[in-house]
Amino acid sequence: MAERDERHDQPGGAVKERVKPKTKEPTLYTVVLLNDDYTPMGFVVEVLEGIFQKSPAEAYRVMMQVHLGGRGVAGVYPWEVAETKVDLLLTAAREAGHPLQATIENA
Ligand code: TYC
Repeated sequence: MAERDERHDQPGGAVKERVKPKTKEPTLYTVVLLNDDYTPMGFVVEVLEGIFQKSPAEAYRVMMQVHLGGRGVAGVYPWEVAETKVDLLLTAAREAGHPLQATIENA
């Protein structure tokens, strides 16, 4: 609702009411890790720790969730952060010769 206690009076007596909040939340995207039969579990845990800042225990938990369930959430970020992290992941996997894949989905 309009904030009557703030000074929104315009020249000429019109009152400008703020309809939207002043700050905009960034749209968030989910980085989803996909399972495959070849990427070593230890490599996935390393990626989750090194790129997605997971603790060792959380990295292991997410890795096992992907291994057993086919997919799991690596993290939720604004678009450019999600894109950069997936780029880093794909580059590291390619360099190590692993087929690890991830997708970006609307959060
Ligand atoms: N399924 C793989 C294995 O048995 C491990 C793995 C887990 C691969 C998570 C990818 O995103 C992944 N070595």
